[in-house]
Amino acid sequence: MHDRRTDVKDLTGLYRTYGDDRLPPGQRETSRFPVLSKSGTPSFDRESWRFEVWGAVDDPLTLSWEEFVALPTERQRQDFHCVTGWSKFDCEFTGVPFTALADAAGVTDDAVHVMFHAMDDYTTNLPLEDCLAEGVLFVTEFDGESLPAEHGGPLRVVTPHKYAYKGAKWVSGVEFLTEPERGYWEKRGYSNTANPWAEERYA
Ligand SMILES: Nc1nc2c(c(=O)[nH]1)N[C@H]1C(S)=C(S)[C@@H](COP(=O)(O)O)O[C@H]1N2
Ligand SMILES: [Mo]
Repeated sequence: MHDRRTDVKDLTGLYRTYGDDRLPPGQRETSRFPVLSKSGTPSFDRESWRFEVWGAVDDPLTLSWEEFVALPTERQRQDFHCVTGWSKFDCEFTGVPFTALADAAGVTDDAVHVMFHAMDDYTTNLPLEDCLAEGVLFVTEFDGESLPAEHGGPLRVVTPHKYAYKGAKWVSGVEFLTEPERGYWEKRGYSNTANPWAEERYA
């Protein structure tokens, strides 16, 4: 029988690029999965949901839920680091790699930065290069189940090389930018760069 578990790409060694320890400095490990949202959990309607890609791209995209889930997915095991001090190891996320979406939209040469937009009016930004890193996924499943609504279902971003506020829950669109811009927490005193191994928590 085909064992799906063998299809999991293990990215838990990614920390070696950034530091000596898997647990970033000042973090403690938890087996729980706390929920952190700036406001409530937005409701999701499968019929009217649309995902948009716009800005510095050759082909702006508007995808229905059916079209989004038809994109190629990957299953990865990766760690999750919250800026408030907890880390959760060995999360299994299934989702569409950022690079797959970037390829589908045809990112233009002058794109240098990315803004993620979410259904609760949250935004967060990253340099394009940081988005192309392995591990940046548009996640639809957590531990083999549909992503729970409070954790960003139906669709969220994860950024294992950054504090988790760089991963927009309820993500509804991606904007490619030719100049850097700041998102919701980045405008409110959180680090723009958010490297957990350098403890880049506040700006
Ligand atoms: N859309 C949206 N995404 C968001 C947030 C939010 O409030 N809205 N909070 C961020 C913060 S600060 C963190 S730590 C993580 C928390 O994800 P979790 O609730 O699944 O633990 O989501 C991030 N993404
Ligand atoms: Mo956070």
